[in-house]
Amino acid sequence: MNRHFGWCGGAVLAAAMVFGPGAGAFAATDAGIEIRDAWARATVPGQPVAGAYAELTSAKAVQLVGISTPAAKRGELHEMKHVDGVMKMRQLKSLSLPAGETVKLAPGGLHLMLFGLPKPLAAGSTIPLTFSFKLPGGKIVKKTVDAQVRAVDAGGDGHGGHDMGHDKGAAHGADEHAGHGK
Ligand SMILES: [Cu+2]
Repeated sequence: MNRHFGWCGGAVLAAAMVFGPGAGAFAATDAGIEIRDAWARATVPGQPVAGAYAELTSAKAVQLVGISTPAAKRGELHEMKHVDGVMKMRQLKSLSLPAGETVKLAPGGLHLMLFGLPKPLAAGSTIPLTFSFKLPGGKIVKKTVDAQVRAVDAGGDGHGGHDMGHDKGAAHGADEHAGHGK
């Protein structure tokens, strides 16, 4: 048993060592963090906010601590949950990415919210999204990907309610989070 255990530990260590130098080569910009399938929801003129989504995988446990894009004044991390049958949304300061696990930001769950769009996001275009990650040592790395803007039927996945929740706040300036659940 012990011997078996030792072998397993050795294998894990070896794998980590093999991975180590490779990760090091990209550490400055990459830090072993992968962002896939980034996309943002197309908006109509006058709509001040848009949801954005992606799949994130990090080799090490890191935290997503911010999102920004030239296509919006501000980006936030949000979580949506059903509480007593009501869809509630709250802002997250950070989002933990466990080592090696894929975290999906998708309609109806964890997502990114872009506020203060100077112009509508047109379906078929792309916008750069810059993700800020906090590494275990506290260092911040940024990674930018192109997100596809997609037109999605607002009523199709329950996320339409989420968008309406954002929109009915009318003034999305100072207190657009007034409607958010805590
Ligand atoms: Cu939101």
